[in-house]
Amino acid sequence: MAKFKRNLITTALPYANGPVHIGHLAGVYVPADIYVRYLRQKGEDVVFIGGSDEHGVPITIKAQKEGVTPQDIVDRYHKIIKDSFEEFGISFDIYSRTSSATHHALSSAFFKKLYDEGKFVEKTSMQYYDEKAGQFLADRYIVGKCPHCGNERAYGDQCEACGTSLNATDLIDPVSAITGNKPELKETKHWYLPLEQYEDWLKKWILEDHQEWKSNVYGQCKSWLDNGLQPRAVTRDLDWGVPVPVEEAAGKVLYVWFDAPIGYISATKDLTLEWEKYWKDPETRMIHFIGKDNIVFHCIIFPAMLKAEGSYILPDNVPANEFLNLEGDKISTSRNWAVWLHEYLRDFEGKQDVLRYVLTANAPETKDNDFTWKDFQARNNNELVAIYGNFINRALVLTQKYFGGVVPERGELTDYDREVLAEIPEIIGRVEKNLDAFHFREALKECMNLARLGNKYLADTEPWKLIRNDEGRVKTILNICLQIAADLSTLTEPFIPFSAAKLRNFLNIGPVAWNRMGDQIIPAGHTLNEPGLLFEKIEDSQIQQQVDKLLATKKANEMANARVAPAKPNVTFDDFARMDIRAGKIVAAEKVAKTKKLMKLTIDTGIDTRTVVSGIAEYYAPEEVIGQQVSILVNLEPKLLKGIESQGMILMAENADGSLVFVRPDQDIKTGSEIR
Ligand code: B3M
Ligand code: ZN
Repeated sequence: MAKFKRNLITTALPYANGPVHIGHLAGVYVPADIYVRYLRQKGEDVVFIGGSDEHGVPITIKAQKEGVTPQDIVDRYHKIIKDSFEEFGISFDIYSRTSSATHHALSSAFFKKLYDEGKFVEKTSMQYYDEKAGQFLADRYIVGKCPHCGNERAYGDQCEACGTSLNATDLIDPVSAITGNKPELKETKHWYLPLEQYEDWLKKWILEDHQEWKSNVYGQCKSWLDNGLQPRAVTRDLDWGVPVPVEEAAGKVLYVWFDAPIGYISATKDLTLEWEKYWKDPETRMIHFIGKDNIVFHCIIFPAMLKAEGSYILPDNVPANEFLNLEGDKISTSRNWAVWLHEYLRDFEGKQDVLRYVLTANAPETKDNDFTWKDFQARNNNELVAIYGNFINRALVLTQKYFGGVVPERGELTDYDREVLAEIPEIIGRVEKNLDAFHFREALKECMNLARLGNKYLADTEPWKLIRNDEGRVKTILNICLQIAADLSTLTEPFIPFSAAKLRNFLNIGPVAWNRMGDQIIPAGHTLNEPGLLFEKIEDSQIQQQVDKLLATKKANEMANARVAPAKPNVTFDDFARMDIRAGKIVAAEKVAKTKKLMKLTIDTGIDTRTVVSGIAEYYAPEEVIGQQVSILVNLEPKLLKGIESQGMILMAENADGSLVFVRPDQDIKTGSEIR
């Protein structure tokens, strides 16, 4: 790291069209925060940049759905996101937003410079235009039939039923989502960044000069570069965004992925007058923390933009993570399948560190991972409480009990003491090595090994058995334990800063610089504060509440998603007229033995009295159906069901959840009346 003088750490700017969830946290914000806190403890010059991405079509669609302005939407979610990050301890130096004046001016000027220098190519193309709305339609604003699976509600960029990505012009019978009108193709002009011109340079810069990047990141870049790059439009026909600052582009805005990464620069500018030092001096080391769906934008497109502009530095590393799933399912904002940060903070007050710990211990660093509430509880109870908390508690309570909370002198060391003390710098070294390589889960595991070491040392030396006859030995043991405790407070600060602070408070010490770990931080004679509990057990009932909440979401989604069966081919009127449907009355009913679903019904059809076997036993009890009027198809061929001849069929309607209800005349009518 020596060749760099300072660090510029950025985190993907979350779209301000919803709150943030555990997937965002595990993928981006928790690892970035760990890294930044680590650098700060090492005394490095670092700025930590975040902000909301407030442009783009999803925001305008949400605004339109709610009948409010896009500004209303971003104001609402920017505040929720910013407040929840702060409460969660994501220690941004600035959390900015792309609707700010600084950002509009800077991204506009960035475009203008490239435009003036002829770095763009202009192209006209045919795009869908909604005459009635008087505007071009973004892909998301066009709905039509998917050419692959026939889903009638596919979007102009993707069919969510079959997952195929589409071009708007692929859709069959497209309509505008704004007016429902059939859109027309109309010519429009846009500015493109000719990425193919940067291909050779990118190949060298990434594939040769940055082979140290994580293999998931490197691999994605390689595949993009191997496939050959195409020009990318950087402007859009939309009215929400940064206006394109040239006359002939009136009514157009910058593509959200053009302006958003410039948001990192604008935020730095809002943070410090020295922003150019961070962005233009090659002695700055820039690192982008992002999720895997953002790799191409941060490794290929943004660097090409920066290169085209010419005065900025490029990222040194882009440690993108894979995705976190929730209880076996992909996290989804639209399906509400998520653990939302602001809700977690409300439901688990003061337990920021438990989530930070679990998301790191289970981080999707090399592959997608799954978050489950059971695992959350187990890691809290079996690791934080039983290992870390237990060690600290024993060390503090014993010191209190034997020495009134005053740190005892260290006497002569045994070989075992020396062995344990020698293990401390080894562990610290492994934590560092892993942090430097962005291996946060390994680093955290090593931190816990220090707590394990402390526990084992106490269990092996058993000071409670020595206190009567060898107080001197007990003093040494506890002195060593307290040193381990102090080191733990420093070592775990990047990961679980709230608990580290609590521990420092128990120990009655201030923050300790990273490179002072391994020293005797707490001198003999120093007075500790009253001991307390570092972590608390999480009870089953709390976990069950969260699981129930997810089950309710699942149920609601199933109901909403229950597909309406596709239309059947036409029949003639004669086909229909051949069916003889009557109003009948149930005169007797009993469950069919040894079946779950079947009920044997005796029906007065007006023509005769007959037996029908019907699959309603899960939804009705025999006694409640007797006397009810139903619709019965009387000329259905008889059929043997469980040894009973069923002579006809009762008409039922199926609910979204699969349950059945009778279809019957809405007033009692004469039994035997025809239904048609
Ligand atoms: N808002 C996309 C996302 O949240 C986007 C990131 C912008 S980073 C410059 O996945
Ligand atoms: Zn489809």
